[in-house]
Amino acid sequence: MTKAVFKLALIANLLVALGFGPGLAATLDVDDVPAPAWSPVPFARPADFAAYMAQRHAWPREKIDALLVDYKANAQVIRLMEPPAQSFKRSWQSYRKRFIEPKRVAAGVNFWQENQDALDRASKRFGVPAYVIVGIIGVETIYGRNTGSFQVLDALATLSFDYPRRAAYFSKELEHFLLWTEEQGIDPKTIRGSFAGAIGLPQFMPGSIRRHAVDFDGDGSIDLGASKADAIGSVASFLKRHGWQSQSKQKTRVHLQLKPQQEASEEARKKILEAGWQPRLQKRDIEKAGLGFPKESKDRSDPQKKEKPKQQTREKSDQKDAAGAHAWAVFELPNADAQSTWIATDHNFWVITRYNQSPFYAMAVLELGEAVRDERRRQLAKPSEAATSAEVKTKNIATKTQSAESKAVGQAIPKDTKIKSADGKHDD
Ligand SMILES: [Ca+2]
Repeated sequence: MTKAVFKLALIANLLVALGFGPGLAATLDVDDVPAPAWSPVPFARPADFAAYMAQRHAWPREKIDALLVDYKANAQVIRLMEPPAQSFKRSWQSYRKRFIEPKRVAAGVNFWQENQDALDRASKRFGVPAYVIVGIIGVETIYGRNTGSFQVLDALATLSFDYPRRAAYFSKELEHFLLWTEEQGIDPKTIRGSFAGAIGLPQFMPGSIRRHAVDFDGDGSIDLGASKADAIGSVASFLKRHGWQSQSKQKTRVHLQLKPQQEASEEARKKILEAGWQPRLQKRDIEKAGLGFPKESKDRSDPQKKEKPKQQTREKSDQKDAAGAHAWAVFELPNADAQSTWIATDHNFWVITRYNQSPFYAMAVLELGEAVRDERRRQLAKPSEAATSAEVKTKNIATKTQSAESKAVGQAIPKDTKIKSADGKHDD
């Protein structure tokens, strides 16, 4: 990273930290389950929360007391919530390598194969492409292999009563969690999830389960832990409810070329980053800031090209014609000491960041989903070779998953877990 760019990154990070930059959580909530009329958060003690549940939801005191009588802050949960050390240098390339790797891609191909019907139905009903759904579930839990082993009640109680920085958010999630388990007739103590209380294959927070999850296999209940169809439908439902545009012809993201000869553009790039995560910028303004768009014919990330070869010419010209009309957001993705990756993104990219407020996350979702889609196509094109390759990969996964699972607690989980209303801490 050049000195100038590094400075820019610092400024951008500072703005985010101060709440002025992208990712301002308050503007983002799509909350159609009414918030409590009064909510004296954060709650100092479990007893205050019990009083609140009694008043707000007419929960008998003894019911909540019985759930929280043994409550003790879980130190591991608090430790995992802490931000990385100051010296930690974020790197998109390192982050990417964790998610776009052969084992996860092979698991994604199998998942797609086994759940093709649900993926097709979800794409049709909600307008969200299958590869995006596959990307999210793969990044979240490696298709259900790593859904978290923390007791959700314990994790949410700890973050409500003993983690003041996020207590307001997590006590609402604790409330949602208890209401949801009651609605479903589930014993709250039996539910396991991430250290932040995220549940199931898609790692939904309890509030998101109540707002956005769907019964997609038609068995009458929503089970994000056991039903892959419910997980698939719920991810698509979440994205649709946050404004996914199925008709968009704009690319979800394109890589930009930083033109180093245009040092005078530094101020312009700073302004561009300050424009935020929602697409508001015109191509010409981005180019004026020394950031070049790829030539259409050389762009590797165009999903339409391989998908619909017959429409290629028409869509290509549509994109070219519309390039000036489309609005973009721009992100600088740091690569530790190496040069940053610059991308321009569309509305649907922003929608993915509603799932987890991190451009790194949204990029990993897209790139994993695309890698799975392309690998699946390759295998379908060469069935005999694919069968052999799939057998070998499945065998490898089976062996390695066991050892991975034994190490999973407190190690793999935190990296894969997101919080729907993160305040920037999870932006890596
Ligand atoms: Ca179901």
